[in-house]
Amino acid sequence: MLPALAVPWLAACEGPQSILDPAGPAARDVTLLWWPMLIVASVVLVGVTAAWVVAMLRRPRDFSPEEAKRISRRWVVSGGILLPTASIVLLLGFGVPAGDRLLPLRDDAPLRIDVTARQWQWDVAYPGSSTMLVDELHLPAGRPVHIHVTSADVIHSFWVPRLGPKIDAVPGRTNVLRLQADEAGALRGQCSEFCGTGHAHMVLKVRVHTEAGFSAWLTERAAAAPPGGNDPPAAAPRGAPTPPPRLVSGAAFPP
Ligand SMILES: [Cu+2]
Repeated sequence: MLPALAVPWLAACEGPQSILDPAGPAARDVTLLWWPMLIVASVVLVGVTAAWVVAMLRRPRDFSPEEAKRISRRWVVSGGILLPTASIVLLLGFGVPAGDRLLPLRDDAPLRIDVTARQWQWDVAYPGSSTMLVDELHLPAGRPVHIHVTSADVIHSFWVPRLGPKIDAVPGRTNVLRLQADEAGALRGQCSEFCGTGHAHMVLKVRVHTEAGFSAWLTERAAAAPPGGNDPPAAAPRGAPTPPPRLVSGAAFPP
């Protein structure tokens, strides 16, 4: 029975947007943090459940007031001070270096890509190039990329799970996320902040190229773009009838 129930659960752990299959250093950091958290949380769950079962089953005992005070103080010190302190120190020990590796690089000037979220699409622009895309993100492999994320309307959240953590797309503000992909291939991103009726279909097809392949792609795109750039379609004005959500297939584009 349990294995049968586990099949759909485990099936969700793979695919083009699985956090358990990292495709870059930032995602690997997240996964390395996630596994110890899952293990510790599972141990805590089992421990608390076992303590509860024992407490329910055992016969009540009488304690002297001094003894009761000593026992409750022991629980407060161990469970209320020592355990949370140790957990927080451990989490910070893993989390702070991982978070630092996601911050934009100050001394270097990696490739910048501007991503603007809007109901319900991703506009992707490459500063210095006339290339602009909708719902598609092209990256070079093997080097850090700064993704500048903002929103044209409501709060969205940019997330390519196999590359790294999510970051909010907030109107009037630009958040920067440093990502890097290990190798060329197809990945998938998804808006991860509920943003309206088309939210579930706000998918981002991610294509990682080799360094040479990316330069060739960018040159080819720039040459093909009309003068002034190929502006992405503007969002419908507020109050206009809502178009049906576009169904965008996952990462199914040609290699
Ligand atoms: Cu959304």
